[in-house]
Amino acid sequence: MADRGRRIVLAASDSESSEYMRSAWRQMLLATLPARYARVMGTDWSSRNEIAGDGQAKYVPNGLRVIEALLLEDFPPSDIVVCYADQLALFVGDDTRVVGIHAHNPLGITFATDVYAGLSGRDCEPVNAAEFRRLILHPALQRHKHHLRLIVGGPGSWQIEHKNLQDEWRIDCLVHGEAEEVIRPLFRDAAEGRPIPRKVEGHSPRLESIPAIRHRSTLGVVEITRGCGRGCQFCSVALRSGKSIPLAQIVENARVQAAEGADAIMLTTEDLFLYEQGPRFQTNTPALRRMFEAVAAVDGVRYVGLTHGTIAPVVVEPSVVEELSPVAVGRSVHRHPASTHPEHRYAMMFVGLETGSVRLFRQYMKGKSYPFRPEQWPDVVLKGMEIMNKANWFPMCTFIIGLPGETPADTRESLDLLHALKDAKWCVIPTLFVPLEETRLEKKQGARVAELTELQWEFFFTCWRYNLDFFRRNPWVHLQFNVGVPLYYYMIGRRLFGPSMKYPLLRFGHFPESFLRRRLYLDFTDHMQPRLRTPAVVPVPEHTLPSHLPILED
Ligand code: B12
Ligand code: SF4
Repeated sequence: MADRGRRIVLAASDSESSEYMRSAWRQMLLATLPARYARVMGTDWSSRNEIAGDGQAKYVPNGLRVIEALLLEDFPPSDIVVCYADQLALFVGDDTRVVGIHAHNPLGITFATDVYAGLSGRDCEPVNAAEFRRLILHPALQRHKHHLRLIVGGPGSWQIEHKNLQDEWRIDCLVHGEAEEVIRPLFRDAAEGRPIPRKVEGHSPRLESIPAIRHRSTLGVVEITRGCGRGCQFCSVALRSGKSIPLAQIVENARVQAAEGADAIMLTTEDLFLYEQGPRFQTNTPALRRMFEAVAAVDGVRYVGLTHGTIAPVVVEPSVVEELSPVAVGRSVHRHPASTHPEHRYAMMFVGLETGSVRLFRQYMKGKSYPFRPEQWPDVVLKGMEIMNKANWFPMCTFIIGLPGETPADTRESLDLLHALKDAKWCVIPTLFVPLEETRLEKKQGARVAELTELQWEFFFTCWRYNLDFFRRNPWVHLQFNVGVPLYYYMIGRRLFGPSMKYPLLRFGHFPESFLRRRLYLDFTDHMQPRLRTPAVVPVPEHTLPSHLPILED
């Protein structure tokens, strides 16, 4: 096969396809860990994905499976293969006319990514970026480039344009946005040697244009909704119109994957509670429950996981958490001793908290708390966390440091919220603001790790201190951090980031609080109780949908 190759080759990088330990968390690390130290950090598993007998990939990111399904409408299966970088040489040959590459986070310049690689030095790129380069510059592509078109698409394709790499990487066409209604003519033209545009902008497709996938996606991703509508200004999917995938298609997507060996399904959405919602973001608990049970009942599915959810619906209707728990917790792959579930399982859902500052919240993301008012945001967060934790939902929450115009007073409000969550069962990921393309903040200045203030560093390392204490309870691991942290500071950190990171970093390394309390904003000794408390109830204001919120279509 190597000499002639296949007409259409679809590929994804190893690190974006990895299913290691069925862990979304571990895959996310690949977007952040510095490639240079990957081996030392033990992440070389990132390039060990499973391949089928014929060399094709067993699983690739869901977006690429959607492209494959669309192309199968126009081309026979024998024309199309899907593979990883190491198998490109098997499939790219004289007959190859199009290579389509998926880009989730190809340069590692989105939230929470370059900041961590950056901690090791400015020129240190994350694993994702190194793996993507290995794919896009693969010798097989270079050898056959004169007779094939290279098309790159996916949620991170903007990064390539942003860094001006389209020509250097010899990419004929970059596809941005949702591709359902643009991809078929593009690939037909490319396969038949007709000219194709340098750039294509997709748009929100009609529901019926989203195809059922034909093969297995990484981590068993099954889309249940698309789009959002809450309108956060920093978010690249805020403008995608909202729709729920029909239940029959959801179940079929799970079935196809289970038939190919996936025992875990990840119900994928911007917000779980948008599924089949009523007017004004009303949660549809019976529909959610039906869908959870239908997916859990698919033959071969042992685990069911979640992606994103907003916290406000949990506070409006706490029973939704209880109702979904038999599947969300009982069929979760995650375990933690703090869970009261008989097998210590817990449901993990990504929740964007983003800020504790009411001012920034009101300015950039007020739709996120609807139907609550922006000034209720800290209460919504605290109450929502209490409700979730009681039901053994331990969310993975993100905060954004350095939103445009953030002042020390804003950072202090975020720290107050963080302090009030000190006993929560959760994981908290501090990210740095990145002006993503196709968002309302795209023209704003991104936050830079080298310019973080001492308060921002305190926020950053307090998050990681919480995570370390909650997820790594082994005293031996703590000892390693306690010794490693001062070493890191004096050998690398001080030189790269100056003294503002010193005391916050020492908190991460469990330096005595009696010493740190005079130097940092938060005082972890008994001298200071959190300024915020979880309220008994958070009243839902009686107001209608504000005019600033785009109303969901479909
Ligand atoms: C599931 C998911 C994950 C999973 C699985 C990822 C995987 N590699 O399989 C997990 C949780 C592990 C994950 C991790 C990360 N993710 Co993610 N993830 C998603 C999520 C929720 C769904 C993806 C999906 O299946 N969507 C449905 C499909 C159909 O949409 P799509 O992938 O965009 O594909 C369409 C187009 O992009 C295009 N397309 C896709 N592939 C191709 C290929 C070609 C050739 C062409 C022409 C077109 C094309 O056509 C498709 C149909 O319209 C999205 C949000 C979202 N709803 O899209 C975020 C999202 C894609 N992730 C995002 C990010 C930032 C990350 C991380 C970097 C997070 C982090 N900070 O650690 C990591 C990176 C991990 C890695 N190694 O790559 C961002 C991307 C931001 C950006 N624009 O740069 C998104 C948009 C979330 C967000 N709102 O910020 N992610
Ligand atoms: S709630 Fe905000 S951040 Fe989350 S998907 Fe919707 S618009 Fe984006």
